[in-house]
Amino acid sequence: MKNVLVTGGAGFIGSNFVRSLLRSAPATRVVNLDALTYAGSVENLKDLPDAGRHVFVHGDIGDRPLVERLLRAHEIDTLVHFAAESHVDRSLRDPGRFIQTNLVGTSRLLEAVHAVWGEGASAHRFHHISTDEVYGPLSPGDGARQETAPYHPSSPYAASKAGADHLVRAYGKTYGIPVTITNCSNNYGPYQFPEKFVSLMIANALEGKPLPVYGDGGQIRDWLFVEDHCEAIGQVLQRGRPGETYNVAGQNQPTNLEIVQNICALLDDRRPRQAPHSRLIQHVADRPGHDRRYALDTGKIRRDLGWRPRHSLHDGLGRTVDWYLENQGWLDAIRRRADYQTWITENYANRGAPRTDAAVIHSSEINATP
Ligand code: NAD
Ligand code: TDX
Repeated sequence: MKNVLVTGGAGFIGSNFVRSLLRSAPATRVVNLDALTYAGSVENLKDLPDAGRHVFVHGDIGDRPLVERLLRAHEIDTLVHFAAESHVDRSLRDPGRFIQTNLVGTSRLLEAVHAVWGEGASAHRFHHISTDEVYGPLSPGDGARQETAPYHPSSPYAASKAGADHLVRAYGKTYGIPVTITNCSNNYGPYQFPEKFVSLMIANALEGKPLPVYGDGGQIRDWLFVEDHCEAIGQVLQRGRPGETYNVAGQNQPTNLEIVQNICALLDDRRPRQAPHSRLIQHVADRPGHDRRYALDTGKIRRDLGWRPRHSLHDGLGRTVDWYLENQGWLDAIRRRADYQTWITENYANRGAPRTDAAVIHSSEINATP
């Protein structure tokens, strides 16, 4: 792993990964290709250790000639692919963009790698970052999903990531490109764009704004601190077997409501004069097609590579809350942007209250009345 091309390295997880790689691999050079969409920013790369080993390239993963040039000019041996449209709610409003970036973009990247590395490229590695959402939702009694579970994506986002996973595996099988995939659960931590659940709840709470919980808030996710995720990727790059897929998760199963209550408690502790922050929690209409629960079995990466998360949910959320408190300038710069405010208005302004069973019974009673 001498020369690594990271795609999407100006986004949330990618920028954390670039920082972690520069710190943990002192001989490695990093080329960071990012289109700087609304979610990416060079501000996320300000505090890189040994920044002389990092080159930023503003460009699109779908630009095959550019990618081929980078692969050749920098003698890239390892590609770590984060670049994507990543927000489920945005995929409900603009699915085409997700197909373009996540599916078509990934296929262009694979074409470039195939052209430059050739077939059976044993000294190389293409690592793809995917998600637990490809496996689809679990019912309350279901066991956690293993890597062999069938794919049942619900949202356009999850479907586009599922398609990308299939393409990556196909290039591994057909052309002998040494590919690996990690499917991870919900990440949280420093530099997360304030549109995702944890970062939005912290940002809104700091401004005394409502904390919009979709539906009853009983949905269950597994929460992974971003630094633990970056370590897992590092282990897969070093010791993961080509052709293999590894699940990565924090191994916790709180409801969304429990997450927001935890965030409120952490903020009460740090800003007692604004307590209780939980007074800001507001239930709003649910996300269409909202998956109720995800859970990943991480036995494979634990057994084969010895990885396990270092942070408990409590420690990770505490560090995250503290990071946002210490980086309010970073947060304010995004929250002031017109495109950000347009998104918040689009997604939340006319959302209304959640449907309740009582409301459904009430309306059917009215219909039944002659
Ligand atoms: P993010 O939205 O914060 O960052 C995505 C980055 O990709 C941005 O910097 C953006 O500018 C860049 N990008 C988008 N389109 C591009 C293109 N065409 N060419 C080059 N760059 C482009 O996303 P994230 O949360 O950091 O997620 C990173 C990856 O991890 C994604 O593939 C996502 O599907 C996956 N993932 C994320 C989570 C999570 O909880 N955030 C969980 C599981 C998997
Ligand atoms: O305002 C909100 N209110 C709310 O209740 C938002 C933004 C979310 N939610 C709920 C929806 C989910 O049940 O919180 C949960 C988490 O939502 P997101 O942060 O949007 O994440 P999710 O939809 O679970 O997807 C995330 O994890 C899997 C990432 O965005 C994906 O990129 C990743 O693949």
